[in-house]
Amino acid sequence: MIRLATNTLVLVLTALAWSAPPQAQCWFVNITGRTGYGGQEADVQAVKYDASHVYVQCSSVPSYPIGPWPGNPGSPTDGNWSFRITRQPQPKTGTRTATGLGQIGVWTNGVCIFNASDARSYNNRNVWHQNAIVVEGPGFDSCGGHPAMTQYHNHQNAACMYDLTPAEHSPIVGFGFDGFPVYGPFGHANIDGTGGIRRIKSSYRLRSITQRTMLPNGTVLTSANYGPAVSATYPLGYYIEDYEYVAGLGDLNDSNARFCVTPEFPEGTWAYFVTTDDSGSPAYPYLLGPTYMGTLDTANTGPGGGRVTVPTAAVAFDPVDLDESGVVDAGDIGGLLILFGSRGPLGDLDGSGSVDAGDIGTMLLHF
Ligand SMILES: [Ca+2]
Ligand SMILES: [Ca+2]
Repeated sequence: MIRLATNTLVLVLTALAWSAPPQAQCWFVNITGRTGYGGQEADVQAVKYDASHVYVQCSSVPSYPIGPWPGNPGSPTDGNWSFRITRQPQPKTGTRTATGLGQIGVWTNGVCIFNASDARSYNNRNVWHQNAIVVEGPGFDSCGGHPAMTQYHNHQNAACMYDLTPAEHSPIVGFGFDGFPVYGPFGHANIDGTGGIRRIKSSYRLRSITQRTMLPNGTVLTSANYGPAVSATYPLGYYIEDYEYVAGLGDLNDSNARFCVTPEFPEGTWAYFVTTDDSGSPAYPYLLGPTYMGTLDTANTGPGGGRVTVPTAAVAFDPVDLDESGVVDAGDIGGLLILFGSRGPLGDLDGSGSVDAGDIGTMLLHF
């Protein structure tokens, strides 16, 4: 079986005059009626794009098994989400925007990305904010997700969505709602694309404190705003404010991003990475944040967000018409053979996890 590196695939597809933008090609589009939790429509239902945006319609229900969630009465349902991702993301000038509660981005299988916070703070004073990975972690399923009422989401790596292949540059696994991609944990050692592949590291670390009387930025708190002393009940890491950013400690900046060459963006892009420690465990701030690197598209966030109306002129991305000839034909079989043995999602038409014989069968059904 041929196994081509992502870089090679990108070069080959570029040579085929691929016109759909990388922001449209990386989604787990469900063309086989795959269902997930509770028999609901799974993954991404449709991807469209125009000159300014890619539009993603999705359920936030993955096609892999999820649950149970000990102590959590929530039950995921199809959220009928409609998000848009700008194709011209820009780094924010001035003070960056904090990632808020609820969805801050979306995985490439259409599941919502949340930030590290679980929405609660010590004594409800909005000073010491609980870290969802530590406080809610025991209630996560084996895929690292759980529902907020009906909205299934991850605060950390979507562990069941893709295989970790440390020898290869990780794929785009999601997008922040500022339009910058989120990559899995492994990237080029150097920002210019040289130096081989290695784990990309967060520049945050746990503070060396025993009392919670001062914030990471040096603000000395009044006693009413103290957090609990560090203890077995409130271990270091229990609160977001237990972490400090140290420029240069790792690879990424204080938004968990860096500007670098990636397989999909050979000229470079700001990119977030799923951050993990040497043992592979999630490392704060885990995904993107605590601020967006770029300018947030508020159409996707907050109460009522994620209901974007797709412009009628937007072009549908057809995952079967791989050569974009406008018809499913022999050229697409050729495209599939180029992708054969890769992990997809491009070309993995049946969602099996790789581009294989099953996808040829699925393609023929669309001939
Ligand atoms: Ca075609
Ligand atoms: Ca497949």
